[in-house]
Amino acid sequence: MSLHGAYDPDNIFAKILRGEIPSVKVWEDDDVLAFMDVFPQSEGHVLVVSKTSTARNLLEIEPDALAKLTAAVQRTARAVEKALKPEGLSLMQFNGEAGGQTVFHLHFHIVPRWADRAMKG
Ligand code: DGP
Repeated sequence: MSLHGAYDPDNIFAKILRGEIPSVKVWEDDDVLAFMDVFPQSEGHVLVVSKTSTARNLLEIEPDALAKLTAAVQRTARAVEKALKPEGLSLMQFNGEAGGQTVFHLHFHIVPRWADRAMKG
């Protein structure tokens, strides 16, 4: 599958945004939604998505929507740090099937890390 193509309105995150499947929300405003990853790589693994953009990946999103999304990533990372006191935070963002992406609605992963806990990913 290429980095270019049509957005699938029935991808899992689109369904979460429409409220068709449940999610554990940690932040929401008009532009973004942050919610818990259902297959967490550590305690507190959060995903952040744009509500207004249908970009499948980083290459497709408009700069204004990206600015709002990355601001939300920082805000969420700060909240995760305050709540869980991790020793580190990994940010991940995958593009295209060959790049490790499995859900084709652009998203950022925020994964809290502790030195004494094994990394799952
Ligand atoms: P990626 O490989 O970057 O496309 O990661 C997709 C992530 O989405 C993966 O960490 C698991 C998560 N995920 C898949 N299905 C669901 C779901 O139904 N709900 C939630 N909350 N997360 C999901």
